[in-house]
Amino acid sequence: MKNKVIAGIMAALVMQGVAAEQGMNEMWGESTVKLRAENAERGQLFNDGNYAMFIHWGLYSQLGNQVGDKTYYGIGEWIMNPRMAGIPIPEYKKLAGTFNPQQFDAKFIAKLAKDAGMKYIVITSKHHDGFAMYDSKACDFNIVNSTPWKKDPMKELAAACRAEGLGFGFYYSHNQDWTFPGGGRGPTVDENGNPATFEDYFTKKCLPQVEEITSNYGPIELVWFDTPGKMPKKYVQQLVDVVRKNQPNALVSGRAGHGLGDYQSLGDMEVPHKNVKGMWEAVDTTNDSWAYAWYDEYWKTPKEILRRLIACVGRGGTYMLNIGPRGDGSVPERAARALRESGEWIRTYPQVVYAAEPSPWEHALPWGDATVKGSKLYLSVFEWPTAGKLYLPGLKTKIIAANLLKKDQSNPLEFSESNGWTILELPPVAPEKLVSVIEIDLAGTPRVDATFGIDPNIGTEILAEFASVDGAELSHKRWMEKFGEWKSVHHVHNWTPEGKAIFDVDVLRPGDYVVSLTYSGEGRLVWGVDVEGGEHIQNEQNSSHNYQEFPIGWINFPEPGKYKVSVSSLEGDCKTSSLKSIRFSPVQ
Ligand code: H79
Repeated sequence: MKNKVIAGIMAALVMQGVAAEQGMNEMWGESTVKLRAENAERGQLFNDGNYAMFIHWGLYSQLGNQVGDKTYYGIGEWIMNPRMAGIPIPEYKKLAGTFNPQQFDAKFIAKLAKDAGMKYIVITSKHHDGFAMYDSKACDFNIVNSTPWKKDPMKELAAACRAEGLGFGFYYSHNQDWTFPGGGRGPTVDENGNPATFEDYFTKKCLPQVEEITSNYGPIELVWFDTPGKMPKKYVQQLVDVVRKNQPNALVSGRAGHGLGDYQSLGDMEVPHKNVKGMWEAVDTTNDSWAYAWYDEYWKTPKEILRRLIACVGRGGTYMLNIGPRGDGSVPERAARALRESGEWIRTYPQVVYAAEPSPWEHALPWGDATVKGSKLYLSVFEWPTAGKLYLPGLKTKIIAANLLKKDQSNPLEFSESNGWTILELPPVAPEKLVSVIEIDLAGTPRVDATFGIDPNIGTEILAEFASVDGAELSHKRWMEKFGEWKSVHHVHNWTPEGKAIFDVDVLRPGDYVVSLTYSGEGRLVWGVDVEGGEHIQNEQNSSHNYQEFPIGWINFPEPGKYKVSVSSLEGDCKTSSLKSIRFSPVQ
């Protein structure tokens, strides 16, 4: 009974679009896995090759999210699940009869990954639908036995990766198997109507298949297990043992479960805002779905790809970006275009990305981001200042030289110091269309005061995640936009009458700034903004259920220096008022 109530509450949360952290751990494995240092060679893949291609390709790709006349919106590989089209198993299995990927070209895909600047490829050997996309002896629901194509694409892809000098690895859904008796969320009886257990599925299919994928494709770099759910530890341990035995140098994803993986995988589609310690990876999609969805033309632009990649490197991790080939094996042209254009940039400025260390600021800067190599600091400028000056807050290490890079040219920049800020003199026009790079030679490894500087040119937005909170709650909330398309926010909510979110800021240019808040909530809300020892402003604005930015008013910083700015929820539904960020924009 109690479980039912909990299940009901969980369902209600999911329906509201909010999944509790506990449920997320179940889906995505433990979030505390750190690198197992005993095998340094395994870690090497992540250090040097911190950008990878993820591929979701399977029977579901043939549907592309359309069943009959109806289009289903969400992650395509879930199409058979009742939360999407709800296709009965026998119907779904019939798809194999028409799966004939004539356009599949392993060399093309490996070349694309290479051109994109990626260092390895991880592809779905079997997703939750249970269909093996490789030659499996353990289960005949596979691409060689049950399709007219009859070939093993993974043999070709493994070879093509090797020829391009790329790493190769497999995704394997170890817990969920929706078509094999006893598999997670799968049928509970076998073909003869006898009860099937997880043990049946595990011994007959899962373990032998993991044996296959780790034995038959030469050396592989990674096995990417997903959604461990409630899979008991003894099973996960056996799978990890098989990987260790057959592929001692392969990494195992944190989503194996029970802390048995080698590194932490963040939530689906999540790029962190704060540096994350340990060894970790963000997984993301070029559009909104993992598997091909016919309608989904919402591609990340080359610039957005670079923004997310550099954010991952800058936060101390790696980035694996997915493409979903069509059922015929071809790659959507716009995904390829975005990857190639961003790849061209990466190949021009490899030092910004590969084997680069995280930003000493531990967060993005208003105009871009920073990565480090020894005593060199790389500033990736996404928003080129029109005022001819770039403002860098809090750098404490002495600068020897600053250079603006343009391909292999390097042009010295003038710089000066003021109140702990470094001011770089820039030409009016950005040398690069996507992202321009400034290389700063330092007298040692960079040390910074990481306080958020309010940028005199474009102002600064500070996420609630960086506030210290008193009398309110700061938590991480995730929800699905379309089905399986995860979004997340760190927000301050549950405000008490005394509740405050306090932001530390560093002001270089004194004067008036427009303060805006991004929040969601119910009805009209009154917010207060206070500068400690200074001005108080308050204002009423409307709210929306989606996060939206509302101006509150002007506030004054009388002189350069550090300030504490606190935000409070004064009137309205203060429990549900959910603050995402504060922005300070110079009055111009
Ligand atoms: O392979 C891609 C996705 O198919 C896979 N991970 C990426 C890399 C993935 N599997 N599950 N999910 C993503 C998240 C799905 C969660 C949900 Fe539920 C399943 C939401 C609703 C049903 C579990 C049960 C969480 C909430 C309720």
